[in-house]
Amino acid sequence: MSEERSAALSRKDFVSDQEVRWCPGCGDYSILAQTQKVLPSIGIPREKYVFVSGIGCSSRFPYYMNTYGFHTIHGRAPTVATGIKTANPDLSVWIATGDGDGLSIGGNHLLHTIRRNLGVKILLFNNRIYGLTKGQYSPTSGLGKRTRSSPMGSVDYPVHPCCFALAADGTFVARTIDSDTKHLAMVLERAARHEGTAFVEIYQNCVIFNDGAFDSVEKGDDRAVHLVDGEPIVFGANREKGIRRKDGALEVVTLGNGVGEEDLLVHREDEPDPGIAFHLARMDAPSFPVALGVLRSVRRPTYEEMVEEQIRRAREEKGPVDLDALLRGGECWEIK
Ligand SMILES: Cc1ncc(C[n+]2csc(CCOP(=O)(O)OP(=O)(O)O)c2C)c(N)n1
Ligand code: SF4
Repeated sequence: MSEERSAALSRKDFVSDQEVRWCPGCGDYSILAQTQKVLPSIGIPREKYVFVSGIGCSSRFPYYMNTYGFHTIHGRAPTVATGIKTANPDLSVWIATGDGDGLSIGGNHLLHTIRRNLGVKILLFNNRIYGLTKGQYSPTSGLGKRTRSSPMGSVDYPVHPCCFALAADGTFVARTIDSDTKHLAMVLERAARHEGTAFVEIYQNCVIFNDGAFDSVEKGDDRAVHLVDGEPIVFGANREKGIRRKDGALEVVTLGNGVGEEDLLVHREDEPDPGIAFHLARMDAPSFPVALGVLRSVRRPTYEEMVEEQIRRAREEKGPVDLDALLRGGECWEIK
């Protein structure tokens, strides 16, 4: 990442002159506003940012950021972002994608970006529906979900985006929600500062086709737990409940009657094995609260660092290359 620091920027510097065309009340507004608010604090010049997207409502994001950007084809933002970041490692490259764009048509591309630890930030707007195409079920829609394309209820088991990212050994995996702007800003800032792939799942309300999908997380003190690095996992209106490890799995316990905070699982973002983070990412109602926050953050050499190192070594070992000789040399076949 470039060490070049920008003259003080403000939120307004990241706001483009494009008319924002999302439905009134869409959760995308909050994600946009928090991104524009957080970036000035990172200290990277505006011209070093590139926002890349695929197709979907969320993929309109690059138009609204006053930075460089690409609106690419469905599911292929990771592909274009890989080229940009590999050729220009000093750029801060961000991918804005939806649950359909990123995990359905683009699932394969997303997987390889994460496992390579390419230094990009992936914002996955999860509204558990296809918004742009008017409400068909998506890979994150729950089993039994009734939509325009599943009128009798979906018979697909959903994918959990954070579990997907952890299974690919993601070095930074976090979950946040559009309605909690403070939490969203905190997670975005952490992602912005991460070296390597930063994967952020954002619960995003689609007011038109899946309104209230995350009401259960927002309403009720025992529906979500905010993970804090180095602290025991406690939740509930009066912090009366916690998460404990039992027989290789997790369980919810009520504090008191011989159970204290010392018995609870202490959250460690830098745990080398992603196993516990995976268990936390899977927690869901009704048995568990949903985990919000940074599930995992570890440092590993990035794809572009290793590519650069390999190029440096090749130059050192083989000396300067005559491109013309390379192109004209070797075996040739003449097609007649
Ligand atoms: C190759 C291709 N297949 C299908 C489509 C139709 N299509 C457009 S957006 C979309 C899904 C968008 O859903 P999601 O990624 O969840 O984004 P949202 O609109 O909800 O933000 C689909 C299937 C397309 N544009 N191109
Ligand atoms: S259809 Fe849903 S996701 Fe798309 S802009 Fe409208 S509210 Fe937002």
